[in-house]
Amino acid sequence: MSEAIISREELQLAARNHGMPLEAMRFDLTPIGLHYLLTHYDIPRVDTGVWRLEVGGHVERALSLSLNELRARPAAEVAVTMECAGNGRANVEPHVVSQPWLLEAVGTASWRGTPLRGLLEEAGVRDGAVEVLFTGLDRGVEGGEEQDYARSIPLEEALRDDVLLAYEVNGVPLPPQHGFPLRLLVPGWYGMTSVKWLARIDVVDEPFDGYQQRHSYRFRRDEDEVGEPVRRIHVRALMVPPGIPEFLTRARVVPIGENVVEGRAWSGVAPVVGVDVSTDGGATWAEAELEPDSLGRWAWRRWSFRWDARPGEYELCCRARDEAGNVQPLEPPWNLGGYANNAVQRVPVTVTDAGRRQR
Ligand SMILES: Nc1nc2c(c(=O)[nH]1)N[C@H]1C(S)=C(S)[C@@H](COP(=O)(O)O)O[C@H]1N2
Ligand SMILES: [Mo]
Repeated sequence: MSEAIISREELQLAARNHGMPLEAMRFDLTPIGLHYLLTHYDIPRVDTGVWRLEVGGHVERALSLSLNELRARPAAEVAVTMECAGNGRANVEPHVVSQPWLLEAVGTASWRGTPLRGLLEEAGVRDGAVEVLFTGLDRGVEGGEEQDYARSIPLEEALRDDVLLAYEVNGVPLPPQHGFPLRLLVPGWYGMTSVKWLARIDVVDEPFDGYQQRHSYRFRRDEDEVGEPVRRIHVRALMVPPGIPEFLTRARVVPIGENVVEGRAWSGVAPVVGVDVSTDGGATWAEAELEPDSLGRWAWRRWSFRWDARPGEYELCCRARDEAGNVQPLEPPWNLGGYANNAVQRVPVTVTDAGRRQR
């Protein structure tokens, strides 16, 4: 059970970049302190007295805006399930050394800000523009390259109505760790796209080939391969681990009788159409009840499954399907970065008389 699978360096990353405890999926919106966190370098401290957002590059007129000016612009709010592309990385074989997420690099929050589109229209995107590049205030060294954290998205994605420059989350100003004073939010894309601590936005007439675009976040099986870029969130369902945990091993004990197994499901590719549950490690499946998408297209949906548990040992699994015909794989997909491992979650449980008094 207790194999040494991660290094001290990975522990150092894991202690900085915490996950969302899976029981927090009981909340529609993740209380912000429980939302997962991923920061490549250091969290900057920003003085909004001097901070400005610069918009430039391949535009008719460059803009420079204070936080108050951004807040005075048209506002929109969207509930977004954000997931790190590395979620599930610790479950791939052979091991990939990086932030060692198990399954908890996900959260859903309601982000409020001004639509990016309006700002780009005001700046006037010039003919020949292909992408929009977002640069954060955080700087570090990665793969031997010193860099600002920076990523781009195609122009047509940048012009979507639901892409926001967010200054609030769940009704409060962004906390420092989530990108204060302003971050990008690209619903449906893996988390690395949503650049925090925005300093600049540049419209570019050539695809950006910075480190986070060219080297990181590509599906590659070896270093020489160019690979496809990591983009939209692959379909996934996760369950709230049922019953009660053993402190050290987290092994679950579930009471005999009627249990409700519940969880959430999402996909950035296409809407989720169904969730199946297995109690025998994936040998047989039964359909769970999927609730309507009351939080909107970009947020997870709740599902539940009634289980009349008899004494014994079980392996509970859940598996989501999306409208584009994608289904979660039973075995983890492998690539150099350990990205987008959406293999089905497996939760061993013991059904006994214990654990009855759970509320
Ligand atoms: N400036 C900046 N933006 C960033 C990052 C970063 O390190 N620096 N990390 C990215 C990654 S990999 C993820 S998964 C999300 C995490 O957002 P959160 O910490 O608000 O959950 O932010 C993205 N935006
Ligand atoms: Mo991430």
